[in-house]
Amino acid sequence: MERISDIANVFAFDGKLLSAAPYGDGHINDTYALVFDNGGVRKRYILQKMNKSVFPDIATLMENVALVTDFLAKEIKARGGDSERETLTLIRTKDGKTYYVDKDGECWRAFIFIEDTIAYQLVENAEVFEGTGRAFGAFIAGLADFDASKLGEVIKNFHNTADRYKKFLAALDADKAGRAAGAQKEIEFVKNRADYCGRVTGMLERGEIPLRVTHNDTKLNNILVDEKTKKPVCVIDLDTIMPGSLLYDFGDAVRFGCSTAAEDEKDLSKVDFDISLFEAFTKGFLDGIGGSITQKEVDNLAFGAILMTYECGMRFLTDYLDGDTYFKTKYPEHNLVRCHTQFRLVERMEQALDKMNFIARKYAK
Ligand code: ADP
Ligand code: GN1
Ligand code: MG
Repeated sequence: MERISDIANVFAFDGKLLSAAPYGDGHINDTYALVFDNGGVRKRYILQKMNKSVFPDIATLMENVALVTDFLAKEIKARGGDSERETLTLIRTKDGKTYYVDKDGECWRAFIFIEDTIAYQLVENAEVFEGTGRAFGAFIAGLADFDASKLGEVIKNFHNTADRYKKFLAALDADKAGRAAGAQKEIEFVKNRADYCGRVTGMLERGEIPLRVTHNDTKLNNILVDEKTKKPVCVIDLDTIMPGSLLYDFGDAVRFGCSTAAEDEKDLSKVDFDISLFEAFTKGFLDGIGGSITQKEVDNLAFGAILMTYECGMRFLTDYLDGDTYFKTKYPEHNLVRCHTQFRLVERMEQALDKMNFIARKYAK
C-alpha cells in the first residue's frame, strides 16, 4: 500500500500533514483521521479507503455521493445553515477528481472532519435518540425532491430481503468455511421466518408503499451528534443512498439503537429491546418526516424494524458461513456473535409487536 502521507498529498488539503491514524467503528471502509497544521491552526480531515469488494463500481458510488452532498449543501445553505457541518463535504484531489486510485488500484476519498461531534455506538438516552429519529426522518423528507433516476444502484438488491434469503441458502449450500454444522440453530431461525422476506418488496412492487430516496444504513454511528448540545448535526455514510423504502431506514435505526447492548455483545442476557427507546425514536422520526408518510407505511413501521433486524442477522450469518468476506471481523466467531444479538432482538420485537404498532399509530396522528 502506498503510504498514507503520499495518498494525502494527492488531495487538496490545507496545510501540512502532522499525523494520520485509523478512526471510527465502521464495518466497511478503512477510515483515517488526518491532522494538518495550517499556519498554526490544527485542522482535521477524514480519509477513506473505500471497500472495493463491497462496492465494485466506485465511479458510480462516488457520483452518487457527490450528487447527494451537492444537493444537500444547497438545501442547507438556502435555509441559512452551515453546509460544511450539516452534510459531508468532499475534498477533491488537486486535479479536481472526487476520488483517487492509487498504484495498487485502491480507491480513496476525503471529507472535511466534522468537529465537536460524537458518533455513538450505544444510545445514551431517549432524548438524544428522539433527536436521531427526527434527523433520519428529516433526511428522507429533505431528499423528497431529489431526482432518484440520477442515482446508480451501488449494491444491487441491498435491502431485498428475499434476495438476501437466496444468498443465505446459497452460502449454506456451499458451506465454504465448513461452519454450517455448528450453526444449525441459527440456520433454523432464519428458515422459520422465511415468510418475512418478501413482504416489503411485495408492497413496493404492488405500489402499496412509495419508493423514496433513502439512506439504507441508518445505524447510530452514521449520525454525528453535537458533543455539547447532544443535538444531531450530520447524517454521514452516504454510500448506500438509493431508491428504497422508508421502512428500511426506520427499521435499521431501531435495530441498532433500541438494543440495550452492543451489536456484538457476547452475553445475550444483556441484549434486550428497549420499548421506551422505540417510542422516543418513533416520535422523532414521524415528526422529522412530516406529513408525507402514508398510513400503510405507518402500519408497517414496527414490522420494518423486525425485518431489518432479521435481515441483518441473516447477513451476519451468511458472512459467517462464507468465511467472513464482507464485514470486518476481529475474531473468528465475530459474525456469529453479531447474528445472535440480532436474532435475540427479533424475538423480543416479535413479542412487543402490538405495543410497537400502537406507538407508531399514536405518533402518526
Ligand atoms: P463505514 O462505511 O465503514 O461505516 P463511515 O463513513 O461510516 O464508514 O465512517 C466510519 C466512522 O468514521 C463513522 O462512524 C464516524 O465515527 C467517522 N466519520 C466518518 N466521516 C466523518 C466526518 N466527516 N467527520 C467526523 N467523523 C467521521
Ligand atoms: C455496515 O458501513 P457500516 O458499518 O455503517 C453495513 C450495513 C449493516 C451494518 C451492520 C454497506 O454498516 O448494511 O447494517 O454494517 N453497510 C454495508 O452493523 O453493507
Ligand atoms: Mg458507517
